[in-house]
Amino acid sequence: VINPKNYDDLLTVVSAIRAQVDVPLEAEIGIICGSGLGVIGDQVENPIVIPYSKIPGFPVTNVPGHKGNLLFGTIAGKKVVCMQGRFHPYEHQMNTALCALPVRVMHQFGIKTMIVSNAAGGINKNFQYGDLMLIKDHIFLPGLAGHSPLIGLKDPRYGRLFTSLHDAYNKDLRNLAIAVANAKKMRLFEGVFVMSGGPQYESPAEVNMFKTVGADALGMSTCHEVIVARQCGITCLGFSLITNIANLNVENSVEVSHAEVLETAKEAGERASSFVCDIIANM
Ligand code: 6GU
Repeated sequence: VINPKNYDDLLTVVSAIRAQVDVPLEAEIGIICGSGLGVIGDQVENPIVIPYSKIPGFPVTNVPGHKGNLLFGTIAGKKVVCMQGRFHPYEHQMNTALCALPVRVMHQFGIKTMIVSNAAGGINKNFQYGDLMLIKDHIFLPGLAGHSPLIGLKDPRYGRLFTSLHDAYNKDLRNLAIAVANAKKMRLFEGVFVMSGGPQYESPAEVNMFKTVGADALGMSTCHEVIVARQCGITCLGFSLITNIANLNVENSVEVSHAEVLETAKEAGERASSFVCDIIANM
């Protein structure tokens, strides 16, 4: 068995992936396709597809609407590795280190930049469903409550335990994203993303709490991945695809359904994917 907090096990996982293909695998950009960006995998040229089921230590994904492959190929001439489907802590006993293991794997393949996306509920009153929010900062609720992916790492090869989250969502990449959005005349907001543990959606009182502390969008992924990426020295860019509007009013509350989230993600995901490809082309 693979222990996600054992560095030698990480190297074992990487060797097992390399052993499956006869070409050397490397990438400069890592992409994590959440529900919001599922179709970007289809934009990868000359893909080498490695199913998660063939990667030791990778858990099996069961959430409807999520695929499970690691793709190596190119987008706009740049070498990318793409996680087609991600691991949510709510599926895996809040094991955030396990869920962020693919980030360490992508780092071993050479990535310097990581693009992450997620489907999220909008809190900011300017948001409409289908909007894209550029993540400028985050609130990692499970991480604040003892579920950091960095807890208990002992091997110095991991890097700094006391990882800084200064500029976690890189300013230059955000500026590039904004410039690309402007050129495409696309709506793009910047905001603070909050990750809660899930899998239940938040109650109206909880959404109000998040609003009060400055959050603009709510999801159940991303923060643990970005923290691990920052520990690895990877520059990050993150997006939330607003798939629904979070419930703020207990007296007039609308049910959030996973089906609705998937529906919007599918519709707006095409636009989001073409946007991300343009950003990669301009990197
Ligand atoms: Cl409303 N909350 C959370 N935590 N995740 C979501 C969501 C809401 N909508 C889509 N993903």
